[in-house]
Parts: sequence; structure tokens; C-alpha cells
Amino acid sequence: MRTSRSRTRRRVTALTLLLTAALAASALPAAGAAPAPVRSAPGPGTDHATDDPFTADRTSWFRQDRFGMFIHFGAYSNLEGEYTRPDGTVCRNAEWIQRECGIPKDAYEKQAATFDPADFDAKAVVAAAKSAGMKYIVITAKHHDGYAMWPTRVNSWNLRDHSAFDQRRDILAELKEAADDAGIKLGFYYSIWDWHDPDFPDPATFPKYEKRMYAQLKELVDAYDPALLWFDGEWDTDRPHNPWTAKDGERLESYLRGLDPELVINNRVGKRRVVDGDYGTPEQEIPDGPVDGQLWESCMTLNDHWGFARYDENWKSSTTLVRNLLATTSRSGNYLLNVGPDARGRIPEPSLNRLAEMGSWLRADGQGEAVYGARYAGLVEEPAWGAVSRKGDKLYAAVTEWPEPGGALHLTARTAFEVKSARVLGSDQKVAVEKTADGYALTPSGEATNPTATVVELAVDPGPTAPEGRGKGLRQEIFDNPELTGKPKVTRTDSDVNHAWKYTGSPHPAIPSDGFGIRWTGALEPRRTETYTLTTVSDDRARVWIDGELVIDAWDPHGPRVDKAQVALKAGTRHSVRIDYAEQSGEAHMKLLWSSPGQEQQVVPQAQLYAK
Ligand code: FHN
Repeated sequence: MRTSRSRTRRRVTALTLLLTAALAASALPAAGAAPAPVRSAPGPGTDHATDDPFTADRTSWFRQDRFGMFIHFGAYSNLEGEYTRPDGTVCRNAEWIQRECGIPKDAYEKQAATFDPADFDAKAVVAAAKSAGMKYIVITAKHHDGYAMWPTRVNSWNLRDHSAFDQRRDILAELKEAADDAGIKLGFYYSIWDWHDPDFPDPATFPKYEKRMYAQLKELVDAYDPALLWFDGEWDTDRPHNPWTAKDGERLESYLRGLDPELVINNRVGKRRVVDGDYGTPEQEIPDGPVDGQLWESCMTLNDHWGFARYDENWKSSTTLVRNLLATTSRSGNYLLNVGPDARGRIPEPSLNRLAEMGSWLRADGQGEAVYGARYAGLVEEPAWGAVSRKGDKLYAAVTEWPEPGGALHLTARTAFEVKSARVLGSDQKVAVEKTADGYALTPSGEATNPTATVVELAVDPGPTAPEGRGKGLRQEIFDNPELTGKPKVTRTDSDVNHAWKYTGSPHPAIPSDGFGIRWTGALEPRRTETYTLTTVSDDRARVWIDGELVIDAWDPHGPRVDKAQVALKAGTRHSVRIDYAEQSGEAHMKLLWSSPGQEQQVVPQAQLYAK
């Protein structure tokens, strides 16, 4: 739970950001403009970390919903994955077709002028998402080809001004209304990389493109109030050259948070790193466990293409898709599953069928409890026979390999906890629970309920968790040098070690954005007696001592990096902590997070930190 101070900080920061954004409304924000924290104006004293995405109210819906629909829909859809060149050769690609098939700009614009997604039915799209059990939608507002799917005033390269589509319609507005009516969150994908804008490739003219990009993003936020922005096209590349930098990302993220402090933003707003945006974006893969230092969402296609490709029939089965969703949830991730509407705006039947089958599984017998609001189990190792998620004091063992009659499902415990009862969702069969040397053996007495996954719900006692502490934070000494020598310039209490000063900020207005050091001292008080994983996200240097022992030694100068240590901690005990940090130049970041079998990953909260 965030402290009222943090919420206040966020509210005041939000107001400051809005004022900053107002300055930026007509042009790029002044260089260095960034969200000012409680303490001061942009620049030295600015801290971009206004909350902890692992616990913030702002990200709660994202962490609960778990399952979303990705929609790749644009001028490329009009070609339906195939282009016949003037020489008669046929080239196949979907959303990259212009670049990969070498379609000349005028030819691509000519085909886009025939684009008429007249059959795009927002209510049907939202209904398909709901029937799948999806809780949010992210649609491509602008992909790499630069074609805007809304009536932007920034240029005429868009669905309103350059298509055969009904000029009275606005599909993003239609989707927003349908999503709101259905209680589904709506987000927009926006590609930074732009193949169409002539000012994009040349660093000398890139600021002109950037100003248009900011204006388009402001249009999207003002007109459609998205819950989430999904950036893409941030990577270093050519054809055309992409000048985007981490510093550009810092400025853009600050600007957007000034427009709407509630926005959830992915890590491709910067350079797809642990310090960019609110969450990581593994693509076409599922990490093998919770991601250190950041929330995450795996995006995946239903077949082999993001955009519609009429020939691509390589559809994943609904069993695979449900199991992917269960694996993702069991590692505290989200699953963003893609559909690619055709030239008329219709979602392909094979996509609709699979989505409906996923929804049927989720709705059957309350099996969705294993997903919605659920997360990494923590208490047990991931078994070979399925995925285990945790929701409150329930574990949901989604079994994909049901044991032979009389056989047992083994769970290896990561900490001491009790299984109070077990039942199979959708069946009244008994499940015998036997404590073993290293965990539990669950022996069902009947058959699996379905071939995709059978869910065994375990009521557990996770073991003692001490009441929330009464800490106020750690003592913080700020030095005006990275050697932490001399008398500290600033000494105060810091509510938590959750800081993103980035390029332009610093811990105090009197401290420049480069060449400073910080020492935090005091105690941290765990609520469980377990082995904790302490995680730092730091740039340039960091060291952490617990009870006088150096447990993290990241004093080698580095860019944004995660370091971790396993430390045995005792509930209610105030373990002494010291953190040394140094910023020499460039970006500056310092976060201290913890997790344990019974504690999900979070920034170590203020209530558990004591200055002495
Ligand atoms: O180049 C894009 C691709 O077209 C698609 O949009 C995926 C979806 O996340 N993102 C980029 C490739 O990483």
C-alpha cells in the first residue's frame, strides 16, 4: 500500500507535470523539462519515479487484468499480406510490407487511398475481446508506415484524409465508446519509427518530426483518454535511420505523464530497458519467471503475423493459448494476444474461434480465478506438470499433465506454509493432500476435467506475516561528489529508495544532475522470516550492506542494471542497512526492491524502513 505521502507526491507531481505539459502544449517541452517532484522545478531536483508500478493504484488494473487484445490494423491491412510488384513477382509480408517488399512511397500511398475498412465493427471487436476473457485492448494508432488510424490534424496521411473510408467515421472513437460501455480498458500502440515523415531520419530535422509526434500523442490522449500507451519502433535501425535516444525517451515519458499521470506506459517509450516506462515487453516469448525490477507483458501473435496475412493459417491452438496465459500469470506477467483485421476491418474467423475457446475455458467452473488478480505463486517452485498462481490465500495449480490413477502431483515448497484444503474446479472428486519432506503431494481421485488444463484450488496458510511496520524511511545523506567525501550537502529522511533522476534530474535542487553521491542508512524490517531477494536497479554505481555484510557490490560503473542478493531476514527484526550510491555522469537511477516466497516483488516500502 502506498503511503499518503507518496500519493500526495504523485498528486503534486501531477499538477506540476500538467503545468509543464501546458508549457509544452504547442511545442516540444523545453530541453530538460521533466516532471518536477514535490521538491522543485524540472532539472536538478527532478525525480521521475513518482510511484512504484508494483504497488501503485495507477497500475492496479494492469496487474489485475492480466489478459489483453492486441490489434494490428492499418494501411498495410489493405494489402492483406501480399504485394505484386510491377515485374509480376509476388512479395509477402504484413505490417512491414511497404519496407520489406520495396513498395515505392507513391505506390503505397496509392493503395492506401483505396483502404475502406467499412466492416470494422467496434462493438463486435469488443465483444470478441470480452468473449475471450480479455480485459484490455491495445490497437495500433500508428505503425511504422506512419499512417494514422484517427483523424489527426498533424498531417493528411491518415484514415480520414487518405482512404476510401466513410469520412464521417472515427474507428478509434467507436472503439473507445464500445470499450467504455463494456468496461474494457483501451490503449494505443504508437510507433516512434516513422517511414513516411520526411523529417524523421535526419537528426537535423528529427525535432520537427518529434514536435508532430508530440502533437499526435496529445491528440490521442485528449480525444480518447487511453489507459495505456504502447510504444514501439524505438530501436537503433536504418531504412530509414532511427535517431531515437534514451534521452528522447526520458523527455517523451515526462511529457506524457504531464498530460495524464494515470497513464500506463511500456518500456519502448525509451530504449526497452528496465528503467524505461512502467513495464517490460518480451515479444513472442514468455520469460521463465517474474522479471526483476519491472512489471512485464508478453505480446504474441495467434498465427505468424501481426498484421492480416490471408495465406497464414498457422494458428496456435486454444490449448496452447490458454496454457501460455496460465504460464504468464504464474510468473506475474500479462498476456497481450494479437488479432489482425483484414482489409474490410474484420477479425478472421480462426482468430475469433480461438478467442472464444479461451473465454470458455476461463469462464468454466471459475477457472479464471487462476488468472484474474493472480500472480507468481512464490510459495512453491513451478512444477513440470503445469503452472501455479497465487491469489490471496489460494493457490491455483493448473494441471496440464494429469497423473495416472493413484498418482500424485508434487509441489516443492519454497518456504514453510500449510495446505488447508484442495479441490478440483468443476469436479467433486477428492484430492488427498500429503506433506512430504520438501513440500506436498496432491493425489486426485478422479479424471482431469478438460484436456487444456484442470485447476486444483488449494486453500493455504502462507505462514506468519508480521503487521505492517511504522517506519518513516531511511536516513539519506547527499554528497556533491561521487566519492561521498566531505560533509553531506543534504541530510534528510527518504521515504523509500525509488528514484529515477535520469539525465536531467538529481536528488535535490542544490545538487547538479551529474557528480553526486548518496548514502542511505538505517534498518529494514521484513514482515516474514524468509530468504529475501534484494534487487537494485542502479546507474552508475551501488553497494548494499545488510547487518554489516556487503551483499550487493555493483561499484563498477554501469548503465541501468539489475543486481540481486539472497539474504535471510527475520520478521520484526530491524536489520541494519547501508546503501552507497554514486552518479558520475549521464543517467542516474537507484531503486531497492525486495521479494520473498511470501512477499511479491515491490520497492521496499516506507513502513518497513527506519532511519535508525
Ligand atoms: O516491428 C514491430 C512489429 O511490426 C510488431 O508491431 C511488433 C509487435 O510488438 N513490434 C515490432 C517488432 O518488435
